Amino acid sequence: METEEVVEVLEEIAHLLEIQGANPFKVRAYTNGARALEQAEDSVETLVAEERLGELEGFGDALTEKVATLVRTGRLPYYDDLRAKTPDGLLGMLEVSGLGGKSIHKFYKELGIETLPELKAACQDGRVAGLSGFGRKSAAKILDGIENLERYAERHLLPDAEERAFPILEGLRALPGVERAAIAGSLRRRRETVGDLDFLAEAADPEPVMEWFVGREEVSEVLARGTTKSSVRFGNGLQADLRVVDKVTFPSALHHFTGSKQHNILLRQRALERGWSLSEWGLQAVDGENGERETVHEEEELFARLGLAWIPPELREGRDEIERAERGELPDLVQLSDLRGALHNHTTASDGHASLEEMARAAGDLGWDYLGIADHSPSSFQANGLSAERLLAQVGEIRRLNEGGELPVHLLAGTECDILKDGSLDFADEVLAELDYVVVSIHQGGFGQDRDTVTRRIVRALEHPAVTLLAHPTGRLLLQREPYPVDMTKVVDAAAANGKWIEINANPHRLDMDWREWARAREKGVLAIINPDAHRPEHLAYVRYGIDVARKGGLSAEDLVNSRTLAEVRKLLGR
Ligand code: DGT
Ligand code: CA
Ligand code: CA
Ligand code: ZN
Repeated sequence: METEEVVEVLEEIAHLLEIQGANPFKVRAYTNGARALEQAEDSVETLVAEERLGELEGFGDALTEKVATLVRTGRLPYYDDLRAKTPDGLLGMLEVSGLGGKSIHKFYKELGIETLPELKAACQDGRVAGLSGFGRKSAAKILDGIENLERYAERHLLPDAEERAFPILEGLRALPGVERAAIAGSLRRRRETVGDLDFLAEAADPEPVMEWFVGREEVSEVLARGTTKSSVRFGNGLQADLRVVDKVTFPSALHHFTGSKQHNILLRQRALERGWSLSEWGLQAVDGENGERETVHEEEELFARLGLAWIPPELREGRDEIERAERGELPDLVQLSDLRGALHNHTTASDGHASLEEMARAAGDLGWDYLGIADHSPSSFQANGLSAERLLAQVGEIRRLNEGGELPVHLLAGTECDILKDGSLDFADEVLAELDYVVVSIHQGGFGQDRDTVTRRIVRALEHPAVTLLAHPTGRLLLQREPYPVDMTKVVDAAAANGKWIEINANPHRLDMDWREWARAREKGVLAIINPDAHRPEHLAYVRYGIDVARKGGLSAEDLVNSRTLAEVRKLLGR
C-alpha cells in the first residue's frame, strides 16, 4: 500500500472524527500522524515491515497498530465503522470550499442537516446565519461554495475526459463500416474543462455504429438512441454524444460540432454575407437551384470556400480568429515538440517523490536538454519547504551532478520561493543570488486577502530584481477552488515592466495563467514558460496540457522561454 493512500485514510479519519464531534486532541493525533508519515524518509511499507512506525513523531501504540493493520491487511475496521456511522451527505460537505468537519458537526447536531441540499436551504433561509459562531457573511460564503460545487459537477478535467474519449475514438475507428471518426466539441478545442464528449463518425450505415456505442461496458445510462445521434452517460457522470453522418456531410458536421457556438455564429454570418447558408449539413447557395449542397472533402476546403485559412480548433472561440484567418495572420502555434525543458519541478527535498537524478532521467526520456529544480521555500512547511542551508546544499549537489557529466540533461538550480503576505520573499537576497533562477508564487493567505492586497503583493514580488518568473498566478484549482481575487491586468503589466516571465502551469488542475490572458500578455512582450510543476517523473508529461493553453492563447514557439536552447535560456537569465 502506497504511503499516500495511508495518509489519505488518516486524514479522512480526522475529518470523520470532527464530523462526529470528537475531542480535538483525538482529531489532531490523526492529522499529525498523516503529516509525519508524509514527511518520513521511508515508505510506510518499509516502516511497518521493520517495525519502526513508533519512531515517527506522534505515533503512539494505538496509531501504530492501526496503520500496521491497514498496511498488512489493506483494511482498517475502525475506519470502516466510522464511515458506516457517518451519513454520506455529511462527508460530501467536506468538498465545499472552506467547510470543515467542525462546522458540519454543528449543522448536523443543531439543525439536523444531513445533505447538501438541506445545507443550501439553511444558508438561504437564515438558519445557518443564526447559529452561534456563524453570521450572514459566513452563511453567504458557504452558499457560494455550494453553488461552485454544483457548477463543478457539470464539468470534467481534460485528463478525465481524454481517459474516456480516446478508447472510444479508437474503437470507432476500428469498426468495420466506419470510414472516419473524430472527437469534436470542447475536447477538440482543448478547453480547460469539458462539459460532454462529442464524437463524429462517417459510415454509410449508422445502425451498427450506434449499437456499438450505446452497448459499451462503461455506459451506465443511454439517454438517447437514434440513427443520426445517440447520447450516453458514464458512471462518473460524464456524458457523450455520437453523431453518424455520410461522407458528404462529415467535414461540415465536424466543423459544426467542434464549435465553439460563438465561432459557428460568426462563421455563419460570414457565409451569409457571401450568399451561402452554413450548417452542420454543409454549405448551400442561398438562392441556388433546389438547395444543392457544395461538396467539400475536408474541413480545410470548407474554410477555403469562405476565403479563410484553416483555423486550428484551439482558436475557434469566437474571438478574432476569423479576421486573422482572413488576413492570413493566424499564428504559427507552438507544438509539444518545440519544448526543450522546464523550470518548475520538485524533488524529495520538498514534497516531490523522486530524486534529482530520477527527475533528470525522465526529462532526458522526453528528449529535453535541461530541467530546472524549484523546490519549496521554508514558509511552505506543509510541503516540507527547504531551509536556506538545505537549498544551498541542493545547489551544490546540482552543480556536482552537472559536472559529473552523467545526466542526460543539464540541471538548473532554482527555488519556488513563497511570496509572503506583504509581497516580500521567503529567502534573503544572498541566498537567491546563488541560484540560476527564482520562481515565485503564493501558497498562503491569498484567499483571506482582498483583490488590491493580493495584486500589490504579487506586483511587489515581480519588482524584486532576483525574481525570474511568476508561477500559477491565480492559485485556482479547476473544478475545486476559484482563483484568489487578483487583478491580472496589473500583474501582467508588472511582469512586462520588470521583464519577468509568467508561467503556464501545466498541471491539469491548474492551467494557470489562463489562455484568455495570453493575447494581451504577448502583446505587452511578456514571455511564457510552460511548467509541469512535476512532483513525480511522470508529471513532466503534463506539459502537453500547457501546450494546449499556449495554443489557445495564440502563442508561437518564440513567445515561450522553454522552446529555447539551454544557451539561449542562460542568456535570458543573465547568469
Ligand atoms: P462543452 O460540452 O460544454 O464543454 O462545450 P461544447 O463546445 O463541446 O458544446 P456542446 O457539446 O454543447 O456542443 C458541441 C458543439 O456543437 C458546440 O461547440 C457548437 C455546436 N453547437 C451546439 N449547439 C449549438 C447552437 O445552438 N448553435 C450553434 N451555432 N452551434 C451549436
Ligand atoms: Ca461537448
Ligand atoms: Ca454535446
Ligand atoms: Zn510547485
